[in-house]
Amino acid sequence: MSQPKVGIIMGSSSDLPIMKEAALVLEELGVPYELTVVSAHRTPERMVDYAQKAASRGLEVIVAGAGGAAHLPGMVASVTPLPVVGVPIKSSNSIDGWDSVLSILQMPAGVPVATVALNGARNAGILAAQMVATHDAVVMQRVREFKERLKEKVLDDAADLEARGWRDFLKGHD
Ligand code: RP5
Repeated sequence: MSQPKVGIIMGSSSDLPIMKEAALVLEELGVPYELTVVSAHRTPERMVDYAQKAASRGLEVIVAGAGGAAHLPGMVASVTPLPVVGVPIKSSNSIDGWDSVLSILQMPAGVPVATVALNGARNAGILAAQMVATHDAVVMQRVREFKERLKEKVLDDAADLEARGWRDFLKGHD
């Protein structure tokens, strides 16, 4: 296994069904990652230790997900010089998800967290890969191909929809 470039962390193992999407897309793009649970509230010392050592261990980006009073991404960002991508999660202790979004989004000046949509772990993984790609030509090429596939899917769908009409098209996609 090669040196992880992206650290995926989450406040609880209950976040894994969402956060695994970041891991899956990093695998798709061939970016090595590590994944673990680091809780801001239940294991604060572990969180500080992880954030303090992340850069010297060779990580280049941290993807941090948390729900409810989601302090993990912001607190990690306060300790590490690495870019942090935050994933707000609608979890068992969320009111409606806005609590997680705003906890991660509304950071004070000087301590940014690149916040993706609620439960947007896949986009967080893509964004992390794009950061790695800025100095890794192989990953950059994979990101280009990934975006090309997105484009092709839309064009194929459009051609299919126009050819078959929307009722027939829906039958094939139910
Ligand atoms: C947050 O509390 C975690 O990130 C999780 O989203 C939420 C609930 O945690 P559990 O009670 O399921 O462990 O800190």
